[in-house]
Amino acid sequence: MKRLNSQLQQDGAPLELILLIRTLLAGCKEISFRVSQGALAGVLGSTLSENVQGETQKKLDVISNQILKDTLRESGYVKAISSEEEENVVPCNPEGNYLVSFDPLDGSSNTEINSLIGTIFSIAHAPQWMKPDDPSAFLQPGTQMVAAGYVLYGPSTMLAMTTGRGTHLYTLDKTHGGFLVTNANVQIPEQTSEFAINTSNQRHWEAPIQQYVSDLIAGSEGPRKKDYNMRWVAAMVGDIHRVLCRGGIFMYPFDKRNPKIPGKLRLLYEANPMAFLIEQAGGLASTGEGRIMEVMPHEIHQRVPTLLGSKEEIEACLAYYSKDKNKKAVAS
Ligand code: FBP
Repeated sequence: MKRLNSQLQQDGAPLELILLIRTLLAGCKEISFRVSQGALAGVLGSTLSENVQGETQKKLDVISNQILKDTLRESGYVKAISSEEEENVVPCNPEGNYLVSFDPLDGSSNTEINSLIGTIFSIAHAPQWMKPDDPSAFLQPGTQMVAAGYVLYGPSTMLAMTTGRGTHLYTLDKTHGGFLVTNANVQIPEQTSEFAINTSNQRHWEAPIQQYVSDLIAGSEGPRKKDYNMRWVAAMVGDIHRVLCRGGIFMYPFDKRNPKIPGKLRLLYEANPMAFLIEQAGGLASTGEGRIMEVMPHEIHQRVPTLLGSKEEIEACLAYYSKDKNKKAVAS
């Protein structure tokens, strides 16, 4: 099986980017080990502190964040970091050529139940003009990413990654500690009969998603004339991995609970990296209003409505949005 290095070289990734990716993955391997120790190492449970999102931090959130910060800062390749667990950007090497954004432990509410969790990351060029503590340098649209991926800590530790030349899946071979390509150039099936959304939020959704999901649930007796199945891992990294492996549609749409916050998932280190992976695998990634990777960020912890997955199913979902828009236009 092909090793990570040769796949990245084959995809034309510059040497410094390959070295940065290997450094980041060395941190993820350490996280994989710490996660696997669980209660044996007393790393389960919550801390008494909250992160900038107002979420109670899990011990493993803090441990994973520290591992990645230390690993990336020591590398010398990175000018600055933005992390879900850090209120402000973390300045690193003023001569660094890259910016790294990450969610150190996505789905951390799953740590206690030994379920799927992961690290999500995106990499972009660091503008020459920026000072290492300047958050405005991170406010680049997702189309500027040069690499993105996630490491999934599950029965096996897996990596999904793209540098813009296709999405590949890798499995960590713990005998020698290297990631081997186990599924090159993933292609997401254009059609699917599997959807993922937290239906307990249904009453807060906008009309298009309300109608779209109830038509999915109506199955073959409804307008979609096909039965659909539902899955929800409550860890984006797990739900997106399933979509990459067998297709599907993943949704965390806008909901009316707090109209100022247009969604739950964060643009820089959740929605954008997943959108890059999905698009490079032939899927679509939308906010409902437009392409996720074309959203111009205005702050590092910004949230966006997120619809990702199989091409034809996303198009079917977006048709509900445009139908609603036309109805409103006619009514006004
Ligand atoms: P974090 O765990 O990194 O905060 O991520 C948010 C997240 O857990 C996603 O991974 C997941 O898709 C979603 O929230 C689950 O939300 P909910 O708890 O509302 O089902």
